[in-house]
Amino acid sequence: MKSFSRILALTTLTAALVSTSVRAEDVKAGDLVITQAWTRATPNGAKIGGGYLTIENKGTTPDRLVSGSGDVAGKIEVHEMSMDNGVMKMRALDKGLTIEPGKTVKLAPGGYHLMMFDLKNPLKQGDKVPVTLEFEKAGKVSVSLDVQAVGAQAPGGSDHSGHGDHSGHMDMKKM
Ligand SMILES: [Cu+2]
Repeated sequence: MKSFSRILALTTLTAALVSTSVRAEDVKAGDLVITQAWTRATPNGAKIGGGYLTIENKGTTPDRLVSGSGDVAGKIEVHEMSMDNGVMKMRALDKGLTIEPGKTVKLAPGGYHLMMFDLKNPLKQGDKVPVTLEFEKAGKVSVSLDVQAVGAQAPGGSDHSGHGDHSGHMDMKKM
């Protein structure tokens, strides 16, 4: 019995090591591909944080991001931020965020985001924050949010894109 539980513990440890070494920007779950999951470092004492990621639906039916959870926060909701008469407002998407087949939905500052309430610890730049997303069809999906600098507007830190954003502004999307 004892050695069995030791083997189990080792297996769990190995799984944990493997999962942390997988890059955050490529999580597949059924027809969904989740990339660029990130968040921002929180200034001291902040109890809320936003989570951002990109979800691509390669399937033929819609799916919906319904909610999230994780040890990092007391509660994680799916939110939408929008301008209403010049005022930034955000609301919880009670029915979730639909990802249409063949489409990519981006959660980013100023738009859709995961809202993490009641943070247990400050988020520190360079950390990875594991969260579980819940989709209507794809079910529960574990991702880890790369913690970027306070006030970051984009995931950054990626070493494969070739668009380093050293100037501090976003000009990657040329219109
Ligand atoms: Cu929010």
